[in-house]
Amino acid sequence: MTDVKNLEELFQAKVDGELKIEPKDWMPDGYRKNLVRQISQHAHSEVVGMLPEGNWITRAPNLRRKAILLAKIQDEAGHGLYLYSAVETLGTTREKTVDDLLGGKAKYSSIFNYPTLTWADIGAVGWLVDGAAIMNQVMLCRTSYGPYARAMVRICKEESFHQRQGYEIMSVLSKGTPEQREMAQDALNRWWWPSLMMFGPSDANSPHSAQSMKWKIKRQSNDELRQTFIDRTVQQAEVIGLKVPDPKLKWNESTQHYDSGEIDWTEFNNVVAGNGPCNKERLAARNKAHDDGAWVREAAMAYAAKKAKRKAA
Ligand code: BYC
Repeated sequence: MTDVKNLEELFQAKVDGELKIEPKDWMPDGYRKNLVRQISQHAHSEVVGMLPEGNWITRAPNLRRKAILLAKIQDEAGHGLYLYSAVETLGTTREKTVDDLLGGKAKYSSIFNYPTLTWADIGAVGWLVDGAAIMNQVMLCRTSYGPYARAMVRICKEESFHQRQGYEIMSVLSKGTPEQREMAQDALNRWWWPSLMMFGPSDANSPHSAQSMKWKIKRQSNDELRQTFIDRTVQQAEVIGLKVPDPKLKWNESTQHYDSGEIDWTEFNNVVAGNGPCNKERLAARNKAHDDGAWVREAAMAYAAKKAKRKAA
């Protein structure tokens, strides 16, 4: 008992001293479980996040836009792979992690349960969804678990390009015909509130935050990150002449932040519980992709078995 207490103290001292925790280091069970939970949800979000954008590959307005969109979606697949590998370093298997998603047991970001109805939604996803993601992920580059922190460095570089390409789409549309401008405004109207929900419940209702901050898994709270996102994004919207759909939005001179309206937490809870506009469609698409890919996994396993047999002979 005393031994565990000592180990916990040493562990916390290491975290407080900004040393990274590596896979073979001793760590409290709760730290391991919390990381498996967060990193696997993050990995699933990257992979499910390919679906709303994939919907527009065949309908991108020109070859340049199509090439950029394809590259972006491939980046998301890569992010999923780094993160699934990071989860494996904590002693879980990739199969179990993926099965949890396919069986509907694991969570992934609420945002990917909304539909992409027009081309402007691809701009809004890049600008707002990747914008919110990067705001959260920059702090994760300094997270205490080494493999997660290192994966995030590369992911952030790519997310930053994604955010810019989305903003550029919105900027071009907002300078286009009245119909294009209207399409951009409509996309902002529909994606604004779900993007704010990406940061998670308010600090007062976030069960994992306090412990995650103590362990330096998280470095900033859900509400702090959401506020920084609002402050930056409102100004970006102004530059391209779009209006953020929040009548309560107002610059507050004393706090030097924007005040904003209340998020619809009932909607958030419904989407997280599996009842968003596209939850069922997303899980069905992932299950189909997994089933269709069975032959690839079988071929890879057969090749590995054959190689091992040859080596043993
Ligand atoms: N959606 O105590 P809390 C991307 C859950 S994808 C669904 O605050 P935590 C991209 C939460 O999991 C980037 N569930 O939790 C890809 C917890 O549930 P459990 C996605 C949510 O972990 C393709 C419960 O609510 N980014 O970039 O301390 C195309 C209580 O919450 C959500 C990440 O995954 C949500 N929005 O904080 C384009 C970043 N929010 O596990 C772009 C890594 C909360 O108790 N993750 N929940 O059942 C994190 O930083 C943290 O997990 C969160 C939540 C800030 C999201």
